[in-house]
Amino acid sequence: MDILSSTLMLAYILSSSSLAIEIDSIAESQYLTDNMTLVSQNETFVLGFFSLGDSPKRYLGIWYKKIPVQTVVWVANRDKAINGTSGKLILNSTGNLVLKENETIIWNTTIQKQARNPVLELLDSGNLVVRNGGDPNPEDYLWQSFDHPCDTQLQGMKIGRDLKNGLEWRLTPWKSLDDPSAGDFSYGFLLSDYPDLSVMKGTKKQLLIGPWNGIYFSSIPGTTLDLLHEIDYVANEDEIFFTFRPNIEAVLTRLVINQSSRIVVHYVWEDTLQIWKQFGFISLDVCTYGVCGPYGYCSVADTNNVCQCLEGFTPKSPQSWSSSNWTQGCVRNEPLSCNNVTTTDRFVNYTGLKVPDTQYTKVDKNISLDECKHLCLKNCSCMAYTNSNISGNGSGCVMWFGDLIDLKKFQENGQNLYIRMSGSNSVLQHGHKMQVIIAATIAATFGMLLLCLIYRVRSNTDEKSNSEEYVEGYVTDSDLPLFDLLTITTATDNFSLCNKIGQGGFGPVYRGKLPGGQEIAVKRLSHGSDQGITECITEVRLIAKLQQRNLVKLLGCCIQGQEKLLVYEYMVNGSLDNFIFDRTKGELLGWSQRFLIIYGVARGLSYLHHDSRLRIIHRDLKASNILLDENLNPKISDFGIAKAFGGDQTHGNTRRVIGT
Ligand SMILES: *[C@@H]1O[C@H](CO)[C@@H](O)[C@H](O)[C@H]1NC(C)=O
Ligand SMILES: *[C@@H]1O[C@H](CO)[C@@H](O)[C@H](O)[C@H]1NC(C)=O
Ligand SMILES: *[C@@H]1O[C@H](CO)[C@@H](O)[C@H](O)[C@H]1NC(C)=O
Ligand SMILES: *[C@@H]1O[C@H](CO)[C@@H](O)[C@H](O)[C@H]1NC(C)=O
Ligand SMILES: *[C@@H]1O[C@H](CO)[C@@H](O)[C@H](O)[C@H]1NC(C)=O
Ligand SMILES: *[C@@H]1O[C@H](CO)[C@@H](O)[C@H](O)[C@H]1NC(C)=O
Ligand SMILES: *[C@@H]1O[C@H](CO)[C@@H](O)[C@H](O)[C@H]1NC(C)=O
Ligand SMILES: *[C@@H]1O[C@H](CO)[C@@H](O)[C@H](O)[C@H]1NC(C)=O
Ligand SMILES: *[C@@H]1O[C@H](CO)[C@@H](O)[C@H](O)[C@H]1NC(C)=O
Ligand SMILES: *[C@@H]1O[C@H](CO)[C@@H](O)[C@H](O)[C@H]1NC(C)=O
Ligand SMILES: *[C@@H]1O[C@H](CO)[C@@H](O)[C@H](O)[C@H]1NC(C)=O
Ligand SMILES: CC(=O)N[C@H]1CO[C@H](CO)[C@@H](O)[C@@H]1O
Repeated sequence: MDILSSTLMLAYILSSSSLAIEIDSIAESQYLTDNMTLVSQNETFVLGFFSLGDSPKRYLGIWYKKIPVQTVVWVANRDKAINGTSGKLILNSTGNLVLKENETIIWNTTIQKQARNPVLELLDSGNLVVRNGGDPNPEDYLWQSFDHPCDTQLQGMKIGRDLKNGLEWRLTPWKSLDDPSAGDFSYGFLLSDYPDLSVMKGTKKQLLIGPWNGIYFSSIPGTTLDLLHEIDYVANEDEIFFTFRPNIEAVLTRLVINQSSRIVVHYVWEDTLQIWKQFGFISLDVCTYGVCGPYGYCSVADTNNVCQCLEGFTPKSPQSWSSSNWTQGCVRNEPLSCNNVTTTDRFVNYTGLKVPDTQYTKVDKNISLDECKHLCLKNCSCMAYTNSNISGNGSGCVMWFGDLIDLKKFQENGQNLYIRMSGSNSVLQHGHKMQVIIAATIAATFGMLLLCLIYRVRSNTDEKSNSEEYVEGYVTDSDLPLFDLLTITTATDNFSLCNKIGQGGFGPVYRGKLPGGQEIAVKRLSHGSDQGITECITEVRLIAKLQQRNLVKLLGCCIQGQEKLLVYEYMVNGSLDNFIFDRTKGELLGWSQRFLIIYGVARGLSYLHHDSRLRIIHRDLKASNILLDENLNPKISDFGIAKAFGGDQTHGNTRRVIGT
C-alpha cells in the first residue's frame, strides 16, 4: 500500500540535497523515504537519510536540525550503506524498524516486547524511540536508539551496561570522516566489583580512565563539576552507567569517541562563533594501560621519566627499565611475610594516585576504612585497599587482589591508596616521609583555598607548538558558586542603566547588591561578543585560582542561555582611569599614593608572572582594568584574554594580535 506515511505533514523544506518532507511521527506500517525527515518536537534533532562527502552512499541517521555544520550523532546502518536514494524505513506491526533498499533488508531492530499500535518518534534529547500508541508511561519504550550508541554520547544517554537485559552501552568511533562503520576502539565499562571506565582496542585494554570514586573517575580528578556538566553515576544489580547533564540550560554538548590520539572529546556548541569547541578531552598519551608494569606508576607531568617505581619497590629488570621498557614493572625491596595465621605486614598510605586496574577487586560499601584494612590484612593476596567512595569523609571499602597495575600519579589531587608492605623495615618510614613531604608541598605551594582545580591533559600532537590555546582538560569549581540569573537581575535592578558603572571591551559592568547586602560588580558579556563560553570559562578558571591582594576577587559566575555573567567584589573607587584622566579627581591622588598604586600593580603582575602556579600574561593591562578599593589599593581585573603557560614555560607563540 502506498499510503502517505506521515501522520502530520508539516512543511516542505530545502534540505542540503533535496526537497524533504518533515514529519513528526511514524505509525505502524508507515514509512520514511529518502526525501522525508522525522523532526523532534522542538526541532532540536532530525532523523533522515544523508551522504558523506561526495559519496552516493546513503545512511539513516540523526543530526542537529539547527546547527549549520552537519553533526551526525547516530547512524542506524553504520556498517551497511544504501547505494542510492531508494532507502525506506518501515515501522512494522511488531514494532520493529526495518530499513530496506528496494526489497533488501539493510538494517532492522529485534524487540522482545509486545507491541500495540507502535509509534516511532524522535525526542528532543536525540533519542529515537518506538513506543506503544497511547502508552501511559512514555518512558516504557519498546526500543530506543539510546540503547544502541554509535560514537556520540548526548545528554541523558547512558554509557555502561544494562545487566538485566544484557545490553552494553558502549561508544565506538567512526572509521573515518566518510565511513561511519565501527572502528577498533571502544569506550565503556569493564565489569568487576568496581567497574573501570575504559578505552579498549578490540578486546585489549588501551586506557583505563578508572572507576567512579563518588566524585570523579579516578584518572580525571575533576570531572565532577566542571563548569558545564555534572556526572551522574549509577551502579546496582540492574545496571552500571554514567550520564552527564549540563547545569546550564540550552547549551548543546556532546561527547564523542574519535579514532585519534584525542580519543574522547567533549564538544560544546559555541553559538556566538557557530562552531563546536573542544571543551575537554581524554588523550591516548604515554600513560596507556600497563605501560609501567606492576607497582610502577605513570606520570604525565614528566615526559622524560614516564614510569617510576612506587616507594619501596625497584625495577624488576633494571636493564630494560633503563632502556624505557617498563612493562615488567617493579618488585618489592622487602618481601611480604604473610600466611593465613600471622603477618607482620602493614599498609602504607600513598597519595595523589589513580587507583590500579580494578579487574580483581572486591567492594563492600558498608564497612569503614579501618575494617577494610583488617579485612585486607587477613587475606595474603589482598595488596591494597581504600575507600570505595571518597566523597565527604570517605566511605566503603574496595580491596585489590594480586599485583597492582596501571597506577598513575598526579601533581595535585588524586586518591589515597593503602598498599601492603613488609612491616619490618625502613621502607615504612620512607613511605611516611614521602607522604608528609607531599602534603607539605601541597599546602605550601598551592594554599588550601584552591577554588578551581584543573586536570590538564597536554596535547601530544604537533598542535602544541603553534596552538593559540593552551588546551586543558576538565575543570572543577567545587567552591566557586554559580549564581542564578534571577539573583543577579534582582541585584542589579534588571541591569538598570543607573547601575551601570563601566563598559569593557566584552560588555558593560553593573553594580549590584546581593540579598545579604554584599556589594558586587557584574560583568555582563555582550551576546554578540566574541567572548564565548570558552573565553568566559578561561577567565573564571584563571581568576578563581588566583589569590593575591592586588588581583580582583571573583565571587562566582552565571551562565544561562545567552547570558554570561561574571560576579566580582565591588570596588568603591572604580577604575584608575577615572582618576588619572580627570583633572579634579586626579588631584586626589598624591605622588605617594600613585607610587603605592604602581607598586601594587607591579606586585600583582609579579605574582602572575612568577609566583602563581600558572604563568599568566594578562595581555590587556591598562588603567581601566586597574580597580581601586576603598583604601585605593589597586586590583588588576579583566582576565578575558589572558594567556596561561605551563609553570616552567618562558616562550610561546600567538597567532593573534590582542589586547593593549
Ligand atoms: C518522495 O519519494 C517517493 C519515492 O521514493 C516518491 O513517491 C514521492 O513522490 C517523493 N516525494 C517528493 C515530494 O518528492
Ligand atoms: C519544547 O519547547 C518548549 C518551549 O520552549 C518547552 O516548554 C518544552 O519543555 C520543550 N520540550 C522539550 C521536550 O524540550
Ligand atoms: C551496493 O553496491 C555495492 C558495490 O557496488 C555492492 O557490493 C552492494 O551489494 C550494494 N548494496 C546493496 C544493498 O545492494
Ligand atoms: C533499487 O531500485 C532502484 C530503482 O528501481 C534501482 O535504481 C536500484 O538499482 C535498486 N537497488 C538495488 C540494490 O537493487
Ligand atoms: C517485522 O520486522 C522484523 C525484523 O526485525 C521481522 O522479523 C518481522 O517478521 C516483521 N514483521 C512483520 C509483520 O512484517
Ligand atoms: C577525529 O579527530 C581528528 C583530529 O581532531 C579529525 O581530523 C578527524 O576528522 C576526526 N575523525 C572523525 C571521524 O570525526
Ligand atoms: C619489553 O620487554 C618485554 C619483556 O621483557 C618484551 O616482551 C617486549 O617486547 C619489550 N618491548 C619492547 C618495545 O621492546
Ligand atoms: C592455614 O592453612 C593451613 C594449610 O593451608 C590449614 O591447615 C589451616 O587450617 C589454616 N588455618 C586457618 C586459621 O585458616
Ligand atoms: C593518607 O594521606 C592523606 C594525605 O596526607 C591523608 O589525607 C589521609 O588522611 C591519610 N590516610 C590515613 C588513613 O591516615
Ligand atoms: C548495608 O547496610 C544496609 C543498611 O545499613 C543494609 O540494608 C544492607 O543490607 C547492607 N548491605 C550489605 C551488603 O551488607
Ligand atoms: C582472599 O581473597 C580472594 C579473593 O576474594 C579469595 O579468592 C581467597 O580465597 C581469599 N583467601 C583467603 C585465605 O581467605
Ligand atoms: C529479517 C532480518 O533481516 N532479520 C534480522 C534482524 O536483525 C538481526 C540482528 O540484529 C538479524 O539476526 C536478523 O536476521
